[in-house]
Amino acid sequence: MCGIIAPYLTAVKKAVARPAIPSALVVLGNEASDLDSMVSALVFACALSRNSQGRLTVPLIPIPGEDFRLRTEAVYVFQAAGIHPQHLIFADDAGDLLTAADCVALVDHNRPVQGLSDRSLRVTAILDHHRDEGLYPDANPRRILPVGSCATLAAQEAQTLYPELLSDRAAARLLLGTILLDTVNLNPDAGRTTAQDIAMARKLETAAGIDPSAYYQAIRAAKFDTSGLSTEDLLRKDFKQYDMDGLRCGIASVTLALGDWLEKDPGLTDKLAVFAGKKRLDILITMNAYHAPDFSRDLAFWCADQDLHDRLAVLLDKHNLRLTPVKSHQAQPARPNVSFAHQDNLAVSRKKLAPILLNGLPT
Ligand SMILES: [Mn+2]
Repeated sequence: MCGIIAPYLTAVKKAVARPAIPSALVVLGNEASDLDSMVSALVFACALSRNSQGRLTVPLIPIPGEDFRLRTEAVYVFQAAGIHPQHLIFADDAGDLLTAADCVALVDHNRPVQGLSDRSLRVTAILDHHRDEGLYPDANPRRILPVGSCATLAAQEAQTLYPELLSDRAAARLLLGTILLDTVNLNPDAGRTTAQDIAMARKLETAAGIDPSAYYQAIRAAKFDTSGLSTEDLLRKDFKQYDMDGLRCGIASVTLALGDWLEKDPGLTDKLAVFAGKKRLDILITMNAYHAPDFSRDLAFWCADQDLHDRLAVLLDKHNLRLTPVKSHQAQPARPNVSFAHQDNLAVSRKKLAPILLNGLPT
């Protein structure tokens, strides 16, 4: 059995390498390129390719190929699906594909990242589970629903456009793994699981040919295994940037307790400044989420100067993040523009913090 996803990717990769691409639809996940974005883009692109009438349909992962290894949960899931990362199409494989593309489909986000949005992109389809920003009302399909995983929406599209795809073992393993990770193993208490996620996961189980609970545990273990990652790797792994009225803020999601990180890397304080400098940030925030054994959060922030640091501290306090200082075991140099804190308010995720900053920081 040769499957559907693997030969599809091989053909696309070959076509993208050709010097002139006649006409292309690019399917794009969000800038963090987490597992959900990658899998949703891949499956939706493959489903759309079924009736593409000769137009090339490309799932583009907008990160350098060398950064794939940082997403340890994705490394595990793609391996379980038998898809080698060299078959995926990364930013460095794409050349000027995005400028040449006549149409773009957005998955796992519904506003193009800065830089892209300045160009006149023709967005013809959207699948997403973030807040609807009301752009591109004519996109078709335009499905923005608060499901646990965007992969659920991609699988639903596949069911309509290319039903055989859901019986493909590789596709089923990619989709099932993503849905399980995003919904904390379909746990209703996690507050992210919907009936649509559950129905789709159940549908995929047979084709995936894998025990869902063991699969979920293994993916989760891979996600929290940061042993092979340096401080810079951890900052780059799941990073989003927000430009707001002259202030540039970056937020890194990190799957490691801040106390452990400070202990693992005595130079963390200075490396935050170096990373922020490279990205030309005014603010760098790390949101650390982990299990100890209960779900916990920490938050670190570096600011370009003390004044901005103190304004940010006041804003976070006003929004009740309930921050208390982390005691470091290593002697980190104290800096007036850097703070390390436990975040006792577990409900504030990056999805929620970003609008708080956008509304509260620019003067
Ligand atoms: Mn998502």
